[in-house]
Amino acid sequence: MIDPSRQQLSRHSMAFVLAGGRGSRLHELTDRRAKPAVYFGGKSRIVDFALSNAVNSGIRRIGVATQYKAHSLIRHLQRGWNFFSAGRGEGLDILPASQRVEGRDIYLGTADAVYQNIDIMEGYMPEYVLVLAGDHIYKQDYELMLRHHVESGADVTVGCIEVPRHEASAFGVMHIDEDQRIIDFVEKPADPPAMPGNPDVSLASMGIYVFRATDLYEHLRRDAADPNTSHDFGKDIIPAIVRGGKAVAHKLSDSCVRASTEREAYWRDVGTIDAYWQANIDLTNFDPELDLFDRDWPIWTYAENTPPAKFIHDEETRRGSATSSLVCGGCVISGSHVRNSLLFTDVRCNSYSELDHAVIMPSVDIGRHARLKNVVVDRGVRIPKDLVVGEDPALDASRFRRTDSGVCLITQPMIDALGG
Ligand code: ADQ
Ligand code: ADP
Repeated sequence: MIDPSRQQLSRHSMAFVLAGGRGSRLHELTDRRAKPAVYFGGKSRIVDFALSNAVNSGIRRIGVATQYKAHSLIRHLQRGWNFFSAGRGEGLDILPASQRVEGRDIYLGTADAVYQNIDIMEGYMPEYVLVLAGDHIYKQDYELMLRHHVESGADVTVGCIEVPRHEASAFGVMHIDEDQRIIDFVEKPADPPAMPGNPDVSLASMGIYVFRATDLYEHLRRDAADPNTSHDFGKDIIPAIVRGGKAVAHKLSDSCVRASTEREAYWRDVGTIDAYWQANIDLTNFDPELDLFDRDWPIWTYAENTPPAKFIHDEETRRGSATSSLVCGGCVISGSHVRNSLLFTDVRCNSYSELDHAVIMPSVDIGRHARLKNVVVDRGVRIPKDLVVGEDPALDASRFRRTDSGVCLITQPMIDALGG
C-alpha cells in the first residue's frame, strides 16, 4: 500500500548532482568523458545510479553540475533524463560552469559548483537540498535520509559507510558520538582514525549531504567570501560545520534499498580500473550483491532501440553461446564463446573468438580467433583477429594498460599502435 506521507520531504527537495570530476584513476576510460558518463552494468552510465535513487525516492527537481569533458554526459542526460513534467514543476537542469558569477568560467570546487547556481535553486524554492556525487554505484532511499535530517535538527547530514581502515585515506573520515553527531571530520587523512572498538574499520563520508536550503545558501555564501578556502564540501564546508554547528552522520544501512546491515549495504566507488572491472564482473554472479533485476528500484537510463541479442551456433566451430554473462540488445555472438562477461549494446563476437571475464563496452567488434581474458574494452574498439590478451603478462603490459592484479584496459589508440 502506498503511504501518502512517504514522499513528503522528497517532494519539497532538490537533488544537486556533482558530475564535473574527471576520475583520473580510470585513466584512458575518462580521456574523453567524465567519470559519471562512463558505462556501467550493461545499459547504464555511472550517473544513472544517483539520478535513479533520486527519482525512485520521490525527488522531481534535479540539477546536474558538469565541467570536465561534459559532452558525452550532457548528451546522455538529454536523451535519457527528459521525462519530467515541467508543468508540474518537475525537471532536470544541466548546469555547466557558465560564468553565472562574474569573472569565473569554471567551478573552483564542489562547493563553488553549487554556489554558482544558488540563484537557479532559489527560483525553485526547495525546502531541502540533497548534494550528491554523480560517480558512485549504490541504491539508497534518500527520503529516509531527508527524514533523519529533519528529525535530528542538524545543520548538515552526511551520508556515510564503514570502510576498511587501509582504504580510508581516499575519503573524508569522521568520528561520531552515540547520537550520530559528527565530532571530528578529516578530509583524506594520511593515517585514518579507526572506529572506536574496531581498529580495522573507519567511518567514511560518501560525499553526499542534506541541508535545509536556506542553511546551504548561507554556508556557501560565507565560503565564497573567504579567500582561504578551496571551496570544497569535504575540505571546507563540512569541517567548518563540525566545528561550529551540528553535523550528523547518516549510515547507508539506514536507508539502503533491500539491505539492513552495514555489511550488506552495497556501495562502490568504481574509481579504478580494477574496481570498475570487478563491480561489472560481479554482476555475472549467480546472486550478485547489486540486483539490476529489482523492479521496485529500477535504474533508469537512456537505452538505444536495438534488436534482440542473437546467438548463432556454428557447426564448424561448435560454438555460439554465452554462459554466466549479461548480454545486451544488438549483440551478435556468432561461432564464439563468452563466459562470465558483460557485453554492452551492439557487440559483435566473430567465429572462434573467446571472451572470459571481459567487460565489453558498446559497439565493439571482436575479430576471429581473438581470445580476451580479464579485460575492459572501451567503446567502439575493433579487436583484430588472433589477438590474445590475458595469457602473457609481460606482453600485455607492453601493449595495454595492465593493472597489478592483471586486468587490461584496451582502447582503440592502443590497438592502432600494434600496427599491422
Ligand atoms: P572526492 O570524491 O575526492 O571526495 P571530488 O573529487 O571533489 O571529491 O568529487 C566529488 C564529486 O564532485 C564527484 O562526483 C565529482 O564528479 C564532482 N566534482 C568534482 N569537481 C567538480 C567540479 N569542479 N564541478 C562539478 N562537479 C565536480 C568526496 C568528499 C569525501 C568523500 C568522497 C566519497 O570530499 O569526503 O569521502 O567524496 O567518495
Ligand atoms: P560516449 O562516451 O558517449 O560513448 P564516445 O566514447 O563515442 O561517447 O566519445 C566520448 C566523447 O568523445 C564524446 O563527447 C565524443 O563526441 C568525443 N569523441 C568521440 N570520438 C572522438 C575522437 N576521435 N576525437 C575526439 N573526440 C571524440
